[in-house]
Amino acid sequence: MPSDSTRPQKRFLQALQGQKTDRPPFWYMRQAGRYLPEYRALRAEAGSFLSLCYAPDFAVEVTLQPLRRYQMDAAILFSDILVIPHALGQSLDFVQGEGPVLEPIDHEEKLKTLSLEGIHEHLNPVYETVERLSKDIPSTTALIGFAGAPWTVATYMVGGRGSADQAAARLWAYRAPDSFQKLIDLLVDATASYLIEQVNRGAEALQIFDSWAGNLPETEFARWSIAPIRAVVKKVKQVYPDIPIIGFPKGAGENYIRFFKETGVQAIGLDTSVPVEWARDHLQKLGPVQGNLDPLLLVSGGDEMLSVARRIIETFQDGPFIFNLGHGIVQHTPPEHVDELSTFIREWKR
Ligand code: 1CP
Repeated sequence: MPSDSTRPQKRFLQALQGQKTDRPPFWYMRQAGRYLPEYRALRAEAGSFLSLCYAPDFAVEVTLQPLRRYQMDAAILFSDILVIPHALGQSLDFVQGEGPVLEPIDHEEKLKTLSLEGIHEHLNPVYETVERLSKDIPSTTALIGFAGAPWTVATYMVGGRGSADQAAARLWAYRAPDSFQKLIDLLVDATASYLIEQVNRGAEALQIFDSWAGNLPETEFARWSIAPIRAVVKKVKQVYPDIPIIGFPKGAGENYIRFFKETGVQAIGLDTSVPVEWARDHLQKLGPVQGNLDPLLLVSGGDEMLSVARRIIETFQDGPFIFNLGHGIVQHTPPEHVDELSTFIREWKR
């Protein structure tokens, strides 16, 4: 570990500490993935998405691919939020053209099939990937570990697949909140110990994805999004008080304010729908913000993409800010557009 004076400055970590930076640090959600031909080649070689996630040689390489092209300020571990249910004992498959498919855990009785016991053994390849990345990434690039929020992971566990309204989990939570709470509590424990182990192995910041927070009404938002994330953050901070954690409660609207104040996260990821001036006035005064270019502007590209990016940067430039998209890169994104946007940000002068 180099001493403080020789340790390279990482813009991404400076912004997370609340500092203004010479230009905004940037990375993109889903920066590794199917829009890159070199990803598709490795995915074909590995045979399946899960074998990419569980093979450190592949997972390290896939994480590094976008950095070579675009020199982002942060690398995000290549894995998926659904390795947690898998590690707890639930069956999981990624079906081509369909997304994740799990054997649904849809009532209390089935909770007995899940266990915390073997999770670290199951997740060891992911930890090895983190450890190798922490040595292999460029010295100015930060390494982000991540997990899904308990609520979002639960929506897949209960529904057995992705859905637009997460009805299965919401109905269980309404009909039998005490038993649904047991599933959430299990996920809090698993998620916290998973994130702690990622930091043990070299992750320098963490992001918690609550991608389906936006379908929860106010009271349920407090109980199923805020409270479990607060519990995860507290457990992680008991071991690593200084590790920066970014919360991403996609679709939370005005609930973003409560979420930021009550979960204990250092920084907040903005989805595409959050108005930037509102976020500057209500969220950036609470801490660093990250976001929020529409991923579809990265598909359409050109002047419109750059002018919206400029407006986002100018709005947030007087406070701590990390440039990102408002959600993940989509599959049919032209890599040249990612190049153009990344060059634009790297050359930004305040
Ligand atoms: O076919 C393929 O190659 C798989 C496509 C793919 C990829 C590249 C999936 C399946 N997951 C991932 C990687 C992934 N997932 C990362 C890696 C790092 C990076 O960003 O570069 C991360 C952080 C995730 C997180 C994730 N997985 C989320 C939260 C963020 C979000 O997008 O909202 C969610 C909801 C998932 C579930 C998931 N995994 C994969 C799919 C197709 C889905 C979504 C299914 C649905 O729409 O409900």
